[in-house]
Amino acid sequence: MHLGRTTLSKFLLQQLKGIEGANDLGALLVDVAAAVKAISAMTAKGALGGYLGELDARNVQGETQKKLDVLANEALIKSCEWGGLVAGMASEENDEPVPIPAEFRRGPYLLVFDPLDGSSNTDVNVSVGTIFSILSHAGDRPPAEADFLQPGCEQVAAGYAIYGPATMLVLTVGKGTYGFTLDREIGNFILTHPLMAIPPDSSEFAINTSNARFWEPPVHRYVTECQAGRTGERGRDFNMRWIASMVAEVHRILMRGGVFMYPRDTKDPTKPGRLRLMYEGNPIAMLVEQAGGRASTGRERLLDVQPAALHQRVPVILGSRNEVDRIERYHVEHDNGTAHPYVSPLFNERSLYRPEVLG
Ligand code: AFP
Repeated sequence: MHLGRTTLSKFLLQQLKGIEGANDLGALLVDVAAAVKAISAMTAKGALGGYLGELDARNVQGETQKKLDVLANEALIKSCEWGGLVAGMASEENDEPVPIPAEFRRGPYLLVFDPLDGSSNTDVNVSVGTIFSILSHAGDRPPAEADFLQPGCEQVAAGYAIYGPATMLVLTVGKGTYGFTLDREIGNFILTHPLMAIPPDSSEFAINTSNARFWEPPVHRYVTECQAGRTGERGRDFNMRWIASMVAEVHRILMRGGVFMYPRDTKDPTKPGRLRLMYEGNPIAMLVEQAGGRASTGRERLLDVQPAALHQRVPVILGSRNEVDRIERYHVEHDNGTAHPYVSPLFNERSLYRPEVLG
């Protein structure tokens, strides 16, 4: 594949050769890419297009909707509903699955997506993204919610778009993770990052440390060791990032390694994490694993989680595999009581964190 010359369509023809249903899957990915181009154009215009600001509506998550949330959602639905490739769709912005209108033929795939991830960043001009997951749907009846509840290891394809200085589309069909850059002048995605690979080790972590008092002890242990740097257990200094756009964090990790954590915490005991399994955790986990990284809940492989509800949340720890392995080991040691008691240099006596109590 010739870097800088291979278009998305040419790549898909080559990559999907021999895969059952290749033409339909390739055509669906092209339809998703068309929606991404439309969303990219809107995010690039920002205030000039009247696309910023909030609506006085809330989504199924109870979050206020940004104008771009709704516009991106509509772009994906309108681009993918008519091609006879999709049996149904599910979106972060819709309570129920989105049916295919009666005038269109249904197809063999389910498309699940977060149309605009990181949307709290749109008005402050920070990178945001679109995340999508493609599952199979057998039979010609309209899918019920239960048909969507497949573990992430069943995904046929997954990807994200990142609307940054450049708009990129990063996707996998199960044969590696590939990055395409949008050439706005010709309106084509061009292959620029073949076979993206996450370094197994890293000295960079991403977590919202304002939640530290709510973390479980193994997460505290890992972050405290990173913060202790060369003076502590790890013997080297670490760097921290937090963009509050998962797609931007993940793209950095795909490019140079690192670990991203939005772990289970006690902030809201009804929620086992902030991120949603079906259209954030699973597609990103597939991309990360296809790039040689790992994705975990802290206690199990993320792609093995059996979904119980369309909008369920999941703890997410992903990135450089040796760091994710370490964090998982800390969870195992904590859960089986073998975590060594240690006094954190960063939590003085008055802190809420009592290692001797929390273990
Ligand atoms: P929004 O789409 O509501 O901005 O949430 C983005 C996100 O789901 C994920 O992309 C970020 O990593 C995470 O939330 C940021 O969460 P905090 O705002 O709690 O840091």
